[in-house]
Amino acid sequence: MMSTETISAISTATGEAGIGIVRMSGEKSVEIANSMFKPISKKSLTDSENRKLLYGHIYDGDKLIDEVLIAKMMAPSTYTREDVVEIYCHGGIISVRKILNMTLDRGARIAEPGEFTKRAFLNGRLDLTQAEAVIDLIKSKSEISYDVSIRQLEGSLSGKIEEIREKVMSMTALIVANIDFPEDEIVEATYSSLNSDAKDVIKSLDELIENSNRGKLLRDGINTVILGKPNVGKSSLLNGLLRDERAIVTDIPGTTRDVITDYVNLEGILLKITDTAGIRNTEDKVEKIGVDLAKKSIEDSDLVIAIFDGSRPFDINDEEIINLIKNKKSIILMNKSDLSRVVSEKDIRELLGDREYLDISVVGQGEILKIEEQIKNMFFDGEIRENSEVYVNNLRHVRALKRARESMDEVKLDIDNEVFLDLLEVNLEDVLSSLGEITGQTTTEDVLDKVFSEFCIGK
Ligand SMILES: Nc1nc2c(ncn2[C@@H]2O[C@H](COP(=O)(O)OP(=O)(O)OP(=O)(O)O)[C@@H](O)[C@H]2O)c(=O)[nH]1
Ligand SMILES: [Mg+2]
Repeated sequence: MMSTETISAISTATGEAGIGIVRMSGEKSVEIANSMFKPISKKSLTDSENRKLLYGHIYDGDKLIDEVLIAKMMAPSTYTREDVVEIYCHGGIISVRKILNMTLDRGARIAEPGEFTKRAFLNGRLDLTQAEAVIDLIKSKSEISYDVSIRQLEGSLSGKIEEIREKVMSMTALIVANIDFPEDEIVEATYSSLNSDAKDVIKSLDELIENSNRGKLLRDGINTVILGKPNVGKSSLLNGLLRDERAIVTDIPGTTRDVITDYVNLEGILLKITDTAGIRNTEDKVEKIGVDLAKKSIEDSDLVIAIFDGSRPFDINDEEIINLIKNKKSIILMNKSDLSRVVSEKDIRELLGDREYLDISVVGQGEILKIEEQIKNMFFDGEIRENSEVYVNNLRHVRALKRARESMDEVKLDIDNEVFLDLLEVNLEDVLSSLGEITGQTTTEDVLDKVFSEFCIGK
């Protein structure tokens, strides 16, 4: 179902900039642009060569709007596979907006978020994983998430999914052949060969599902929460990791009252790090809200850095903190190691049980590096760059993979029970359909709308 409406949008970010780009896609793009563009050369935009950059001016009637370059790209060799025109005008807010409005007045409609890429997908230029990689690429905040997106854009994930689909399709073919020509001497669909194929498919699905947790961390960053009672050095740690005075640090307990979130790039790995209010029982209304927010932020975290202060006796708040992180991946710091320690090893064991901890002074030179090292080891075995594995970093993909895995489990069970071959076929169809959702072969309109609504305008 191809839409023939011509769409238009500003493709560059708003704000002061050297250049701003208005992009159109659709049948009327050239006609619309032609009606507002006066080239310096004799040839009009319509008559000019394909893919040649033209210099000239945009006029609204006889009013000069801007001095521009314009590119006409004719279907099908374009991003959307439709006729595309890009107008490169001066950046800033007014000029690009005027030019956009002129295209709308002349018959284009404003593009929805991601609509250019959606057309590229609908016209077969990209599959859905590649379209999703485009938005991941634009949004990536670390080199590694960028690397993952670039590989996905190249088709690494689609390739992997296609391999699995082919295996499933060959199982189906074998079954169909045996149902249709039961007495022929074609390959016999023995249950044992189906069984080994099913095992292969399950193994490949499991690998992708297992990797998805890493993939998500690579894309969104490791969601890290710093937790501790007041005055233990949480904000000092945040500032240390950011190499910046981001949060207020004072010797007054209860300094931080809000959650403060920022991003740290750990040699390409992204940490989304949150400093919180010190956990304690308090009557102060504002501080209490802060403490509640701190506790809540633990829920969605991938990692908690729990800080204790070894220069003061432990108290009931420290116990609460240990309780809060019971089921969480955590790094435990015994801070202020530069001061004399008042807690004994026995106190520490009573509090921590057999958990490991790091003796540290977060205000000390080089100490932050120890923590960074530990985080890298915990999540990526300290090593990730050379890894060219395929990462599934998208929740939609993970869900579809899990559905495929469930249907495959049923297939396996049916094979073990040697059920009639045509019953197997039904579940295999489900596996194919779930895998097809990932690449977009069997995706519903609703899902497509949702995927593309996450895009920015103009892409
Ligand atoms: N000597 C020493 N002082 C530290 C260390 N870490 C933090 N401090 C000091 O401890 C005090 C509290 O530090 P913060 O970072 O504000 O502590 P916090 O945990 O954020 O405190 P709240 O926001 O009140 O919960 C400040 O005076 C810091 O300079 C350390 O390793 N050694
Ligand atoms: Mg603080």
